[in-house]
Amino acid sequence: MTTTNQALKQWIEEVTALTQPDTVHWCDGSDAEYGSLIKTMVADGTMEELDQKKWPNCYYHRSDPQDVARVEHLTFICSEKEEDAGPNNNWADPEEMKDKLKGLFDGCMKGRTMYVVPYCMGPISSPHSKIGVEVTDSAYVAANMKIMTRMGTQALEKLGDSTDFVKGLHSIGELDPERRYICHFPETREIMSFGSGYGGNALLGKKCHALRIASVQARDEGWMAEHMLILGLTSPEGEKHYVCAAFPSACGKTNLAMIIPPAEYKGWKAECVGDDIAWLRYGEDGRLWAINPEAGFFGVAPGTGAKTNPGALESLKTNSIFTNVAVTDDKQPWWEGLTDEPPAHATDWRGNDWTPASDKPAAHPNSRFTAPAKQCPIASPEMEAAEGVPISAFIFGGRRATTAPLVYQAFDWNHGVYVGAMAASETTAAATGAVGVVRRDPMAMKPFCGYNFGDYFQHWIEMGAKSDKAPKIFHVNWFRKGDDGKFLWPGFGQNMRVLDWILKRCVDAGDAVETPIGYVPADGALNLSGTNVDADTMAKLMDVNPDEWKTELAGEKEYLESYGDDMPKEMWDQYKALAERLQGVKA
Ligand code: SAT
Ligand code: MN
Repeated sequence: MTTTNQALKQWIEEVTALTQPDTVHWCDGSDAEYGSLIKTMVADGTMEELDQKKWPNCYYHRSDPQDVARVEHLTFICSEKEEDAGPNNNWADPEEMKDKLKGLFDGCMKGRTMYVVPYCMGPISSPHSKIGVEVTDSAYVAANMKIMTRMGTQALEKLGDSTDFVKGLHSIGELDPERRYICHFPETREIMSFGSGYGGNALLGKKCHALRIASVQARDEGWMAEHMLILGLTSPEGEKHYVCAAFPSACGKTNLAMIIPPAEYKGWKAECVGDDIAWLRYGEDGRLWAINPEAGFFGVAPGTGAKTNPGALESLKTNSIFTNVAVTDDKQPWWEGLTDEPPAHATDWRGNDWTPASDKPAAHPNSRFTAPAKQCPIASPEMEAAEGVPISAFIFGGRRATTAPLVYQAFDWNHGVYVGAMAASETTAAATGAVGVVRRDPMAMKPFCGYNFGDYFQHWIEMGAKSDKAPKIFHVNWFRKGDDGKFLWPGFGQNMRVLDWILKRCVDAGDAVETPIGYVPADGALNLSGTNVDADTMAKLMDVNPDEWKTELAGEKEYLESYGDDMPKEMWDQYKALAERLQGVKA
């Protein structure tokens, strides 16, 4: 296969001349092609076959032990002007970076096959979907892209003769962490990624295209590209709402996206539209509508079990790829939290013998499953809807042992933008570096916003001003801990109780009281029947502690200052108003 698209043809000729592959394979996205990609990988050891009776069409991949997560310090936004990348990004001059990368890509595919992977982010039928083409020398990447996107002929056909596509050039190189760069050229809508084969570094449709490049395009065109799950909730009375929630990587987005309401919520229905990314624009009705640009889940495996996320478990039973989990002696994937009883023996993610007595986890903490989204038992039929779904609420959150209460509602849109912008979270294994350090992660976009956060907050403010039907904004924290270091809130399905209050607030019901940081549920407004959360625990969960907020406020000020003139005045107004409100709080 090839193409009649001149722009694409010319680009492929250029990258072929540069990288000098032995063979060029245009991916058509068919099941037969997927089968032969897998066959080649099983033959060369890239993939291992799992028990095909218990895990039909499932395969296992062990990555290089030095290539197990996104590398934020090696990720660059190469905008023409440095100030457009902002303090939130590493910046490099586009010309200089391209020169350096050309040196790395020069001849890098000799002896290898180059896969041309056309893909569509968003439903094929949607006018809001975008096309990209990833060129890669990794069959593993091509196979993952088949699960994660609408890939192959259907994407090429949608592209037609248009020049409007994102060009993504990827090579695993030698997987040398010293020769690894993940680079974005927002003005020319290009991505160049060298030296990693893992997740967001290599599956370019996901974070590189659908967030970093798309966020810039969204700003230019008046829409939003956000790191948000999309969840539909229908009450027993048949009232249906969709919410979007932004949490940093590995903070339970996939679990919330597939929430199983607890027994007390009998008759409620949850439906998953997306678990990681939302593209949003206003509809003619003045509401904000979201599509999920992806077609698969790239979920964190550890902690995914029958109790925590049966929906994810059901999704990944067939046609899935497992990366860096452990493998049992009878060729089944295993990870911490999959079963109550660990296997007596397994091969760990590094390929070493493992037993429960081992002092190391069997699966890497950032090990992943790649599963087709349509296999989710609660997949929403609206996943394929061209216009997406209308959003009632935005929920921001992070992982914080202190400070942030279980839930609060922003007073209005601009306050909500401020709340989202000041969101902070303890770091996780999804990126290399220290785990558990609190850092600001505005809208959970810190690693993914392709431009200056100052301009991004401005864009948010402008989006809110466009309609009086914009979503209501909330902040949640499932991860607050007591003095004993244990989580105060049971989490998982019980989060439905918080969602219930949020939905009530969206229709101007649900009792709330005003605090300096926002509206919180009035006494008794959060349905706790059937939980063991007592009044004392609830008080701790909802506490707005003056000392903690004093520290928080100082941190927020420092953060705003670090953006200098780029920080919109509206954000400073919000800061001042918050500081004033907090002054009234007695220790
Ligand atoms: O590696 S990915 O960026 O795709 C996953 C994540 O960090 O959310
Ligand atoms: Mn994510």
